[in-house]
Amino acid sequence: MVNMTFLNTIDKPNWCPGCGDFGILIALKGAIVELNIEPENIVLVSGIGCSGKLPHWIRTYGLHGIHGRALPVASAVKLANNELTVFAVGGDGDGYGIGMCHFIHAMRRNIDMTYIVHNNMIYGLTTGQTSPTSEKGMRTKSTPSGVIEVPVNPMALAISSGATFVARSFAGDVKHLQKTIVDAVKHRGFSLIDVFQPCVSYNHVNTYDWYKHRVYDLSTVGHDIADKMKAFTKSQEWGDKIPIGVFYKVLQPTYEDELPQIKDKPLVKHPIDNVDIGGLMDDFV
Ligand SMILES: Cc1ncc(C[n+]2csc(CCOP(=O)(O)OP(=O)(O)O)c2C)c(N)n1
Ligand code: SF4
Ligand SMILES: [Mg+2]
Repeated sequence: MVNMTFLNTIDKPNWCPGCGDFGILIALKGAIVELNIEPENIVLVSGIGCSGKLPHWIRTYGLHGIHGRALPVASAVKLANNELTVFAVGGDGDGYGIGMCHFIHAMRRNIDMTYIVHNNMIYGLTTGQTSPTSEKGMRTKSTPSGVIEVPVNPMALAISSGATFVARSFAGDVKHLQKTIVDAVKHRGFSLIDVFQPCVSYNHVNTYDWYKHRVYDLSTVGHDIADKMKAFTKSQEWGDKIPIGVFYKVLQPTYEDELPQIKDKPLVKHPIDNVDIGGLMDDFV
């Protein structure tokens, strides 16, 4: 039986006190306990950023990769051993900026994994530059006169790119986030959870209070998660009221389902004793 204490590491997170990343870490641990998945069957792949440090502080397998590349690495892990529960985690800069192409292609492939984006609408680790989700007009270290561009809309992008589970949650509501992670992992296919994650040091606009006064759960207003067009309409809501919860969910064949090579067993369980890699070595080495 998996328990919370086992998932704790000896080192304590060095995020700023009050950072929303703590809420995400606690919710993730809670979800793993609730799902009762053995830690040795979980791999967390992260990008670079404050968010990217998350795998250091949870006792599962983890890989802290390079900026914007969490999704291709996580995809490779899943395809090598599709019996594992795979998570990709990273920031808004990591996933929606430098990693944007990977984000779109991972969603249209529908590989069975969960992507948790710590969306603090700022570059936290590099001390407060504008990110692709910073709101128009926001003054940051890199935009002292205010952001000029319109921000990326991750929900709309995910729905239109083929993600089969699209959700948003809030790091200030750990219960909601834990439930969303549980639902995402249970879903067979690519799941995106965009998490509003207050950065208490560098984003003084989108604070805990700012979110608390705006967010409402879609499940409380009878939203039909099977209706793609309604999900898209909900993705456009921003202002005094902002929806969280599951926007869209659909069951479709995963990328793995289409691979005959792993139909009976994962790639890592195939015998390699009689495989001759001489030709490959000659070509590439
Ligand atoms: C290829 C590359 N470009 C730029 C950087 C510098 N860099 C490190 S983290 C980061 C952005 C961090 O913002 P985000 O992804 O939103 O994560 P957060 O720190 O907010 O969690 C940048 C630009 C880098 N490490 N590698
Ligand atoms: S800089 Fe922001 S995102 Fe990074 S640890 Fe501090 S509060 Fe969290
Ligand atoms: Mg960020």
